Amino acid sequence: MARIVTVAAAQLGPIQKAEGRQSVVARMISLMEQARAQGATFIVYPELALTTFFPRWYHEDRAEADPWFEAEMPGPATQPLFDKAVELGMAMSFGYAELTPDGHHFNTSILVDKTGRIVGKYRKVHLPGHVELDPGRSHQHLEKRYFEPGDLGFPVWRFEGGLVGMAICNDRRWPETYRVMGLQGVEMVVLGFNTPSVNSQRGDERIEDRLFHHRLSCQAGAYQNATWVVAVAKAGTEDGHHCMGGTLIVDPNGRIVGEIDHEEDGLLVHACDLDETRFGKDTIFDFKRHRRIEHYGLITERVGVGEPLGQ
Ligand code: CDV
Repeated sequence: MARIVTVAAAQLGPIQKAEGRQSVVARMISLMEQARAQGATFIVYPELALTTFFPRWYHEDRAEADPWFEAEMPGPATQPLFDKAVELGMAMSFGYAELTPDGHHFNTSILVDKTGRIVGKYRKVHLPGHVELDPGRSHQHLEKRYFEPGDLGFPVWRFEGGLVGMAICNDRRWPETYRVMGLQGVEMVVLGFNTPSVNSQRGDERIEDRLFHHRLSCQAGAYQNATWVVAVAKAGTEDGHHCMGGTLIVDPNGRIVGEIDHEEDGLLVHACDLDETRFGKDTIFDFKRHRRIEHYGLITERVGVGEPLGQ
């Protein structure tokens, strides 16, 4: 038996600061058409897919960053993307900066079904970076200035015949992200990322190290929860700042089944059998039989490291 979801990981190359949403949406539509021609029925785009990765830019008055945000979804710029998805019968997920009607700011991703209906929303929980301008860094990463931590948890939705959840970029490095979804039976985690190829606080870290940590995190999350993981980059050099590629799909055994080897707009299409998650979920990671929650209390009692519990 097989439950196939043919997914397209739709990597975006760089988006310059001056590039408008219309132009980006045209690129996304072109990728969607190519993905459909390759048999995909679900397309996944990166984090903050509609603009440059603006948290690298400091605005003393944070309200000046509001033009990077979407007050409506779909809005005038994104409606053509929704229309094309409906025309092609394509489900999709993408990230954007969300400004709510009551003035809250989130780094958000949505799940959109084939009829163009937004059926799921996720707001990034693990926000990296800092609040204030930090001249000691090689570049700024001001997500903590511009966004509030997500307030929706890590829900999983019945979607495309399976159980699908979302994460965003830094979330992929945290085992809790996958486990909370694993406890809802997740079969596919889709996530987008913008990962600078240099560590702003550590000059000796190589891009290979950054890619290694990315693969390690996605592969561990997939294996330990017996789920597919689809991780999609926005890559290349945006206004002099380089972000790594590494768009990839991981199977429920933790194996990378495909990875994009360039930093431009491009597709990775894979027929994911959701039933491949069954073996891991029913054996070594059968949570109901094997988890020992009486020993896991610290995970929710402590945020940071505290005193050792032993002698
Ligand atoms: N957009 C991100 O969340 N980027 C982080 C960087 C700052 C390390 C990441 O985890 O890839």
